[in-house]
Amino acid sequence: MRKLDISIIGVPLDYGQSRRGVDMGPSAIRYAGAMKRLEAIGHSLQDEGDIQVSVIENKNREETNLKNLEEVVQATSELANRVSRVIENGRFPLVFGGDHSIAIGTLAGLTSKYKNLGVIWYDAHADLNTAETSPSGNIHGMPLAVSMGLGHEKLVNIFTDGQKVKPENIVIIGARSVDPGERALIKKRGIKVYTMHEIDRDGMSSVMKEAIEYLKCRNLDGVHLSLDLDGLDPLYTPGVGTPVPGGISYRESHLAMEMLEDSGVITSAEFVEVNPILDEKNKTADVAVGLMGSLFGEKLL
Ligand code: 6HN
Ligand code: MN
Ligand code: MN
Ligand code: MN
Repeated sequence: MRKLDISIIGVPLDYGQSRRGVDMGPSAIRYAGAMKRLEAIGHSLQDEGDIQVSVIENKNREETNLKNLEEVVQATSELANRVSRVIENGRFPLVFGGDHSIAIGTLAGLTSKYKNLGVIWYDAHADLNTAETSPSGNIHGMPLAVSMGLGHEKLVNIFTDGQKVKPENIVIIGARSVDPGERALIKKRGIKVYTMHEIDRDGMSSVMKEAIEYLKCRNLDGVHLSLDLDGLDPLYTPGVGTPVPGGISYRESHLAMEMLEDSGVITSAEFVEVNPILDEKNKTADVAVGLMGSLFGEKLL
């Protein structure tokens, strides 16, 4: 097992969507014992604290259908800087959200080191909308498109200009709520997606084996895991803003994390969309920390 120097970065951002409370995600995940859990495995942990997120006041607003664009730009830019500093110091970035718009900053920061980055997007959604295709105007539905260089220029040009991740380096796992514009983009760019259909039909073991093989064939210099807790069924993770029934089970998710750990491919990770206000006794943060245990090498025996 790899012994890692892990740096935790909290991003208390809830402006990428419309329900308050996901800004308390980083606190909830820390409270659920993330540091101790990973230290017990043998890793060395450092908590870098939280990114500053501006408080919305009566600001002049640009005419756009992207909700809270300026606040998301500010927070994700700072996150990109922080992530790039962490990897410069040879440490493993572990980011706690916050809504999924934060991935715009994480992925941007990672490109300071990784020039051919792979991404595993574990999510009920594809997060491939742009301002034109979004049904909600919520930026948390857009980060993967932005990272491919599609969307509002202020988002696309965070940290460095343009595309951060190649569409053929992306694997989406757990999708079951995909908007028409996202579906078109998946087909057009040939993005690899394992929906719930493939997970039901072939089993998580086969899906993960294929996903890891696919990424290993792409000559990547790093692989980022972006795990949206709504990828799991809301039975297990009720504390999320956009739950979708019929999701990945608790055991399937642990297996997926264990297989990623065995493969040794993951070089950074983020856990997003934990909303303690919508949760039942911090259940969702507890599941997040359990999954981190498996991802970072905890064994049953
Ligand atoms: N997430 N596709 C929907 C939208 O509004 O664009 C939902 C997005 C959810 C995003 O869960 O990170
Ligand atoms: Mn808030
Ligand atoms: Mn998401
Ligand atoms: Mn989602």
